[in-house]
Amino acid sequence: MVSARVGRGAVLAAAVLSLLTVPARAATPQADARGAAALPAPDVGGLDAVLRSVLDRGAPGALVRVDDGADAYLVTRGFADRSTRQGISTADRFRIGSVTKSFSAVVLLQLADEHKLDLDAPVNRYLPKLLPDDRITVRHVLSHRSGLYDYTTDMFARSVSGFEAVRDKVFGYRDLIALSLRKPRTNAPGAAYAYSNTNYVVAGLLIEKLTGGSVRGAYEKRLITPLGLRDTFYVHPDTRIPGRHAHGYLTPDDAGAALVDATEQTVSWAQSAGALISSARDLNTFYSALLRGRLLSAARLAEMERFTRVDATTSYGLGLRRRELSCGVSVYGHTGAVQGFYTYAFASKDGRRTLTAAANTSNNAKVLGALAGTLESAFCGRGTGKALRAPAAGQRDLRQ
Ligand code: HEL
Repeated sequence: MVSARVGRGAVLAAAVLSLLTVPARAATPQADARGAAALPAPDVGGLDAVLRSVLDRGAPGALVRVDDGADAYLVTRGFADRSTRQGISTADRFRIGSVTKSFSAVVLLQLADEHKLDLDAPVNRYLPKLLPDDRITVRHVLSHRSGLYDYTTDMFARSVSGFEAVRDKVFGYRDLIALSLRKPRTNAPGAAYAYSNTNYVVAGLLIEKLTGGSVRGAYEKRLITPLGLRDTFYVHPDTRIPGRHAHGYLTPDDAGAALVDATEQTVSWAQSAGALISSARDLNTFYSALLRGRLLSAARLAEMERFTRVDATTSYGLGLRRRELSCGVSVYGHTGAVQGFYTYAFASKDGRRTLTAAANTSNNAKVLGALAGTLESAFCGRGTGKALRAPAAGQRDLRQ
């Protein structure tokens, strides 16, 4: 169902949405800095088409919310709960997986703003003997350049049995780091980008050490309460999602096997790397505030936005991804994959336009790929080309 609200109060039905296409705009080098005011209007019909293709590829339900100044565009398709056949809603809460990493990074960057943390200091200065190499700095950890092996690679080698083995478990941060340290480091500190959940478990330990409290307390005091995020919760080790929420369905590795309802789990295997629950509205509020400079000093935000190239269209900063879209616009945010849920949460450079899209399945690359199409519809408008733009010369090597 398309329930697109355009402006405050006005509702457009799907039938009146124009699906006319226009030629793709030429990509410009300045597009990265283009503010939301200069972006074309979101393509609501395009968003709906993307969600339909997400369902065609196996997701029970999908939702998207685009906020643009005072306007909000809401589109949903399918079910929040396959057993009751309740329709999914943009008001539903869901697990956001690694979008949590942006929250953890912001907490640590706030601590840096408060002169309680030096990003270039070794992690072991704050947590003596935690890591086997004194050269691993806080910045290496937040930018996935520490070389710490990702223990989840082995944990979820088999998707359903791996998940069932940990869904009710409660790990300490040090248990998870010990799992990582059983394996050799993937690279020397700072030498390469290698995404690893272990980095953001270390981040959680740092938050606890530097604040003297829990990560839950830090998220609540520094982000959830000040931003009024009424749908955002860190309930670890509770297994339930509070209030109205979408169920999440894990896709088994065996083709044709029934989806597994993975909604309830401790997410203890991730914690500060991926255990937050949120909603589309709250994630849009969070990234808008972040990109508009309301959470960090300009200097710390600039550090968060120093990017390492990951692939042709993606770069990673400090707990922040940058994606280059086909129209030349770059967007900033994070993606999440946790059993049962995929999330994209991104904002324009000036934070004025934000998108959150979620599907309630995971372990399905076709769904993940299709859901990325919401970014194109939200930030590039109608009729944008599908071909990906080659990175501009100055953007090829952004490794620090
Ligand atoms: S993976 C990612 C995504 N991140 C990383 C983190 C997160 N999520 C995980 O590490 C979960 C891994 C298991 C997920 C599970 C599934 O799809 O439900 N997959 C399997 O079991 C595969 N055998 C880099 C994609 C991110 O976008 O940052 O979230």
